[in-house]
Amino acid sequence: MSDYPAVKAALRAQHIETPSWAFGNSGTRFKVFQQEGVPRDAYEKIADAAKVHEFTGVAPSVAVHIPWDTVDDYAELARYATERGVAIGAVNPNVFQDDDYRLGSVCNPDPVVRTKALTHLLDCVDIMDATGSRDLSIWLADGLNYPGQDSIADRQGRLEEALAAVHDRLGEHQRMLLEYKFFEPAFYATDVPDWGTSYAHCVELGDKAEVLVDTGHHAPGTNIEFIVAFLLRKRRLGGFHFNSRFYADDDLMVGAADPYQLFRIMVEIVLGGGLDPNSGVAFMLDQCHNIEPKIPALIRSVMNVQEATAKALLVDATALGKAQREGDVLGANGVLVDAFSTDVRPLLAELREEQGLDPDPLAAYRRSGYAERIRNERVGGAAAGWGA
Ligand code: PSV
Ligand code: MN
Ligand code: MN
Repeated sequence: MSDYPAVKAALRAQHIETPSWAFGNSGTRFKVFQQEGVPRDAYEKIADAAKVHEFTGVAPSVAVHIPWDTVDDYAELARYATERGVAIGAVNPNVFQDDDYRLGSVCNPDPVVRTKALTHLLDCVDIMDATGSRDLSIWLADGLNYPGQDSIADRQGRLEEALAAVHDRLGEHQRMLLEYKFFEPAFYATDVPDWGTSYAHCVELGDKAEVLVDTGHHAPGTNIEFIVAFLLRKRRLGGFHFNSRFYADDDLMVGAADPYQLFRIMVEIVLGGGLDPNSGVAFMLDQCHNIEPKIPALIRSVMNVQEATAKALLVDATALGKAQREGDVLGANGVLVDAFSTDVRPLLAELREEQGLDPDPLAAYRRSGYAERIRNERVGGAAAGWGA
């Protein structure tokens, strides 16, 4: 049977990174609903991220998005984060919001635009130097809306060139994570549409390039856990952008739509050694909360990732291996179903108490009065940037 102290130790060691943009106002192309008390700048987003960590104990870093989180002094921002018990996590460049990027960024047919995009990517590495961040998290909105609009092959060449320049610029302990997405904002072809494209570029680039899996970026029905198992085995799984979706890139709270899928992903992570901090798998959230309060939604997501991880850790690997070797189809599947069906909430409550935390992070947050405080203190909160 599973070893509870080992399960708890693994859960304590897991770090789940929150995204700064999830704390700001966001919405769809139809409406951005304004909420009271949302952060007005990067500092306030970090203060909110620190609250998520304070109540969950497993969210000690926050990803930033540039220029949404532009500040004068990034080293000072990092110090501010440290003082609040969190660190700056991945730096996300933004090469999709300027008019110049109508036909793409680093794949744009215009060399002037390509240079502008590359310069921004390199500037983001400077920000990593200043903040001590390890990961440059690259998502490109590049793609085509119409067949014939541009050469698919030439665009791959331009992409290679830019990514190589970024790879060259990275320091010894820095990485670039290449995120893929099969659609949106381009609807005919995307320049990094899938994990295979990302993987092929990463292998060619070198050791500092790894694939980032955003769970909302696949066609419906895609077996994401296969992708995870494959990349982990090849040591190219840089991390996740967790969120959940019913239809497209919905960016809903992770685990809300399909907790069984999240569990299956975490099973591959556990079995493939991806929970080992040395594996380098970054568990990041990428969500936009349109109608729900931001901080509680992030606490809920962190708890959902923890629950899926705890269930995955309860999989009886010995029994599973035996059933697999014996060709016992139902037995093997039953091992997974048993783990998924286990109520891990008491185990997690116990773990939190052992860590000096409230066993119910959401209730503790509600009682803390922080929501009322920021509602009174902050007037005119900023948009997340996305969907604003
Ligand atoms: C694109 O859909 C994406 O997943 C990228 O990670 C962006 O940086 C993020 O969303 C912005 O919300
Ligand atoms: Mn993402
Ligand atoms: Mn996305």
